[in-house]
Amino acid sequence: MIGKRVINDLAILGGTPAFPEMLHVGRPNIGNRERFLDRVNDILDRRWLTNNGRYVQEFEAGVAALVGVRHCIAMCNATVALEITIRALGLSGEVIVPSFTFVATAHALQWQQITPVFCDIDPATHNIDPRKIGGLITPRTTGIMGVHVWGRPCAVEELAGIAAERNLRLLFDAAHAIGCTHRGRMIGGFGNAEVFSFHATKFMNTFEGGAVLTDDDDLAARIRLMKNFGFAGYDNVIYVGTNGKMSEVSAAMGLSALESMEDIVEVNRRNYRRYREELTGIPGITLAAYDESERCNYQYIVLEVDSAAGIGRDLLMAALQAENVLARRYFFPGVHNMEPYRSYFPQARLLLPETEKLAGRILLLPTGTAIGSGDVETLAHLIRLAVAHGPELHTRISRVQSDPAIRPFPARP
Ligand code: T4K
Repeated sequence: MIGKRVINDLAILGGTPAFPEMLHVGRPNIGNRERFLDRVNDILDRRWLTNNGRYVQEFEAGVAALVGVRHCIAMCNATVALEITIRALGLSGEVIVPSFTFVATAHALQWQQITPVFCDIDPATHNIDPRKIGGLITPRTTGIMGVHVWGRPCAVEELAGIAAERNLRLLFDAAHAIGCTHRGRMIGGFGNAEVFSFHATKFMNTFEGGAVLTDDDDLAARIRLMKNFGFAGYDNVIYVGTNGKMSEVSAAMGLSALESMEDIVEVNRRNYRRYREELTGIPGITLAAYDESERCNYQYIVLEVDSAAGIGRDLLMAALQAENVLARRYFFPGVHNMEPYRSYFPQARLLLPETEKLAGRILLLPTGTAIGSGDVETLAHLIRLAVAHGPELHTRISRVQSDPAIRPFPARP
């Protein structure tokens, strides 16, 4: 009986893990399997595997219609989509980005010798703070890249205002944000362009995949050329390019995901509400809220663990991992603390106090269609128990860690 567990039952202290199988953050959502397999058979029958096939075109049209933009260009992943868009927009010199993001946001710039200039976040939204951008603009600045972290929209209007006033390009890393709105408008349609990720761990997946969304016809045409080696027809290369194409099997997966999207949102929303109920009143634990008056994909369950919890975020994570819950610290320690940025900008942390604080407090919990009924209650109970006994756990854990007879934390798979 999970509700009857006492501190000595915690797996970190040698008890039996609450979950026999590992629960992951980012377990893929699988849409309609039959529809997907039918399409795979069709792909094999027609022997058209990639290079702008029928399913890629259908998928692009479906995503463009969902978002309400003229162009969707599907790609092999969001990182390459970002790289190509950055290049197609003519960005150079310096681009202002948050450090509280997945490392790909900054790498997509650095990969092409553009300097990511890290801007602090607004602790209320976890997104880039427009009030801090002005002080970072130099004569070398060519753009701003916002990230809609957790699918919660950036301060889009403020960013657009700064970009217009300072003559900068505005790009959004919308890797988390398909299916989410800002003031009733779908994310994907803001700035010069936006980029979605359809990685396996995302709300909607194409195994690996991404897409660029834009209403700019010229930009879209350049991006299409660039993602296909610059080919403008057989034997006719008119531009420098790379290979960013999405395959047919990925697009088939994406079409099934589009068809199942509302069902997946429903499951995520139910999990989110259940977590919210179950975690209410635990001191020092705050669940990041979604604005339910907007459309949200509820893809991430994000906890902030502050000092009132009496248990550090990392000890709570270790306690959950011992229970077979692979809770994650996205985006610890902040991109500015990763190489090569840490070496390039050793002082960056002084300019990023909110990023530093948040990166030390965040813990993500499993959600999505792989979570079984009752799992959220069990998880919340474990968190409540660990927090209630935080100081005691702290004291006992060093003994546990040095005792070889006691089950060690599971290694990262
Ligand atoms: N911008 C932002 C803001 C992003 O968050 C990302 C990606 C990007 C850009 C770049 O998009 P892509 O180029 O990837 O399209 C994961 C994802 O790999 C990454 O796509 C994602 N962000 C990031 C937030 O999370 P890791 O290093 O945490 O992945 P990993 O291998 O630890 O997997 C996470 C969990 O999911 C594991 O516990 C295992 C489970 N899992 C994973 C896969 C791949 C499964 O159960 N099945 C699977 O097939 O980065």
